[in-house]
Amino acid sequence: MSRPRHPQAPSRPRRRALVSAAVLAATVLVPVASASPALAVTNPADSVNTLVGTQGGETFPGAVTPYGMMQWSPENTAGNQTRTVRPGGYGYNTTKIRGFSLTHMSGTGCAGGSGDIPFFPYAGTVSSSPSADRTDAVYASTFSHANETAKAGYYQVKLDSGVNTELTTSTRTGAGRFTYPAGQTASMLVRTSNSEVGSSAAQLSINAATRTISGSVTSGNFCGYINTVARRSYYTLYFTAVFDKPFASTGTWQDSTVTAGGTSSSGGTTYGTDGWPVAGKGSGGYVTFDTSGGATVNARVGISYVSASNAQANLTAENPAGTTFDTIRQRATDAWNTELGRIDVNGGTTAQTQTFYSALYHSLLHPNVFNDVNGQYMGMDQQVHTLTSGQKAQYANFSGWDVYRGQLQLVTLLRPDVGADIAQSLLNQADQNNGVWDRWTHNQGGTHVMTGDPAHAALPSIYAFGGTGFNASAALTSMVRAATTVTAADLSRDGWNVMVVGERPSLDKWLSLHYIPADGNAWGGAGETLEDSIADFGLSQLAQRLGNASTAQQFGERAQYWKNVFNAGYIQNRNANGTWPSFDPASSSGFAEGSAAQYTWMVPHNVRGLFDRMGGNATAISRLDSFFHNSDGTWALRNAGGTKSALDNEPSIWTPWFYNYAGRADKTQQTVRQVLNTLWAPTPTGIPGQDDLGAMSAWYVWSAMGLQPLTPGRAELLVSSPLFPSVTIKRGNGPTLSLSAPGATSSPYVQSLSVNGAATNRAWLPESFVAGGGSLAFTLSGTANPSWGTDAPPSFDTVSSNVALGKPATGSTACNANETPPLAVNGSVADKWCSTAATKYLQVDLGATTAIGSFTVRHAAAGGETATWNTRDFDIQVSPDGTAWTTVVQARGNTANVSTHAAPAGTSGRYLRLNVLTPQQNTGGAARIYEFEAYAR
Ligand SMILES: [Ca+2]
Ligand SMILES: [Ca+2]
Repeated sequence: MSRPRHPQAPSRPRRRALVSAAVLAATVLVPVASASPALAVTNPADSVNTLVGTQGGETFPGAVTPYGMMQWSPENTAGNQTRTVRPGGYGYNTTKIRGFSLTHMSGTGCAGGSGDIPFFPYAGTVSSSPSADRTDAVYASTFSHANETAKAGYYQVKLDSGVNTELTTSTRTGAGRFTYPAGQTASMLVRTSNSEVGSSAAQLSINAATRTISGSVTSGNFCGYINTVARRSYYTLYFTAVFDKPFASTGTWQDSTVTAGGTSSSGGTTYGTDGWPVAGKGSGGYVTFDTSGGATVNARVGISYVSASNAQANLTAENPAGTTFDTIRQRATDAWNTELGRIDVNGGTTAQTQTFYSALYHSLLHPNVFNDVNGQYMGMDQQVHTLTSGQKAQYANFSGWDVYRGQLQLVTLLRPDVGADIAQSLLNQADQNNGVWDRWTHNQGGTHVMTGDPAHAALPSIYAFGGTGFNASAALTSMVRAATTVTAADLSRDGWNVMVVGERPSLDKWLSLHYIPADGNAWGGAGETLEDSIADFGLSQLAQRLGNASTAQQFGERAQYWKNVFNAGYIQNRNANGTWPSFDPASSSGFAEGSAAQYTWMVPHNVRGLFDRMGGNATAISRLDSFFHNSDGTWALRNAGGTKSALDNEPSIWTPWFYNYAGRADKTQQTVRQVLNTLWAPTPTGIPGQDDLGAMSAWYVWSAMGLQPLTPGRAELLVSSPLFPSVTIKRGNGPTLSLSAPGATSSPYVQSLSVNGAATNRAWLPESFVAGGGSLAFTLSGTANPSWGTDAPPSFDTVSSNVALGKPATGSTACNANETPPLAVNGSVADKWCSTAATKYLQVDLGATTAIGSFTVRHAAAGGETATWNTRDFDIQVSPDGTAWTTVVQARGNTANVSTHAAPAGTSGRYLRLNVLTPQQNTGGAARIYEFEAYAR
């Protein structure tokens, strides 16, 4: 059975009193409330700059609504028609545009994806094939950022060709307003085949009578240049575009051939022999407009992944004839203000406010509404499905490895209904995919990209955050089957290493060896072991919440398999025969996109167990310090080598919060603030690393609020300090979470915190805070206060309960009044029992005869003191009556900070006794026991 391991510790009066007195003094002496003007953000959409992250974050600047199906945004070119300049279609440093395509993903890696159906307004006459324009020398235009506007729901650029383009969207439609220069032919190219990574088919038809261009493209090929398993199409996007000006002429092209007057064309780029679209191949069509009535042309465009008729129906429903561009734009702005306005931050600087709302904006772009207005959507079986009752939308585009770490929790915090529909959507996808939960889904295709089984962590997190309105029991059944049934794909190396085809690569080894070996089918055995441990922890939590105790137990145990790849202080790759390959903590061998040193921390569900294996809190703190800093003391937060942190990528993003587990919450406050202030900005380079469909931006949003979800499947929040003096979160289902933190912009350090009016020393919040809301009142300072926040967040282990916890304890004479025997069984390493008596012993009364399986002793260094004071020699005894004792453990020469001792079979007793024989490593005479734990068999 999994259980939270956190200090119960109700009784630490002396320490608590000292902290309270210090805080009281600080509060009286430093009136900070008036330091920051509280500027209410009434139109948060105004604070969004959609150019943020467009140089390196791989975001796109174009128009989209929250979770919208359409993302109408520029396609830059650097002179090669077969390569998008950056995965989002746009790179801030590349100021030439070859089209405005209807779909995009924000922050992907590889060579992008989607970018379907580029429209290019061209000032001139089409006389050669656009597909033959291999260097984009003719049908493209430069532009200046001075002539560009990038707002939430609106994008505008005046190209150097003289054409001004404005774009806005509803969920499934777009409105374009194109103003052509006088004296030039007003042409519109529709480059049907030119999805970012090409197409296998495309077709287009022009109907001058209805001023309509419609068609479709069949694409996929996400990361197809890396591996042949991805070199395939798996979706078709249909579009219909209706213009408000008559067509003066029409034409089409395929490959190098232009057909003036043509009204239909077909032909994809193909993916060539190497997964790249082929230069010179492809098709499209064009029209010229009769601009005698004015140089401005309006377009209304509907899309669908199901059918041409659904694209038309979406257009009719959301953007019917007569709807003005400005109406659609206003609705898009309103939609953003509604969703962004669920979090109100006040009192920050303009730059902080812009960074925050731009990050929140980027957090709410994906997954995307995928069903049409009539409820139909394409399943992963390539069949048309219809929403069932209770599901308001089907969502697509699940960047699993990224978004399970916090983005889906943020979405669900704000919109439990959306979170639940995302969970149901993932279940539907799995049901339509032979029960396989693909780790990275693009539209209705599974791409398998990255590692682990992230849906198994994501759905339990959504449920924990209140997104319960999906068929959770069916999801659990399906996920358990996937996690216990070895498939042919699990036994395959196809796609290795970036896109291994199996949902659980080498699941057979997981079931037999209890880790994924170095020579298994996963991208990296050690990293996969961590990912699978996390996924199985998620399943154990969902099972627990659904009342399935045996499944909770089964997966709770599997969640601890990470221990099998912990060796000599690190998570390490391990051979199938149990031996360890040569090891370098800076190497990424065994890991995806990270080193052993970076991945070693990635045990979010049992940080306590990890720290214990490292040697206790003091060791963990020291290692974290060196992880985040260079040897000269400067920060090492990215690009600092494999032994240092990489806060620009997912494996490291939780780590600044880990100090909270070691009793040094002030160092979390310091490190998180440093990352917020130095790696993030409201600029094109202001997102560190690819934004990964909002995963990185969601980290920023959480961290700027001073909160962070960590353990998948759980809804406790870790606490740092907010960046803003005032934060209000209004959940879509009612509760409000409010944070008051006067002086926050310049004072990151928590001196005290009250939760709903009651002081707390916890550096975390219980699940009830997310569920029911509440208020946090921070007292902050510019000076670190290491004594606040020493109550660690929960960790989860499979060991049975510590039966000694909180039981009556006696012992030899204590060193002083605040180092008494009960402090060795109070669950906290913030205090200890100390004795210098000639015969040193600690005795616990369990209250009833109890079968014992193991003991854990937390020594001096586990509590932050020198390891020289760790207990060297000791015995552990049990007794039925407190008189007749049986010695069950004889520990000699111990040096560990935390020592664990299996009890012999049959060990049981009501009384436990720890006899300290040699209390220290040196000749010192004081026994120091921070915790004495006994685990039931
Ligand atoms: Ca990343
Ligand atoms: Ca203690």
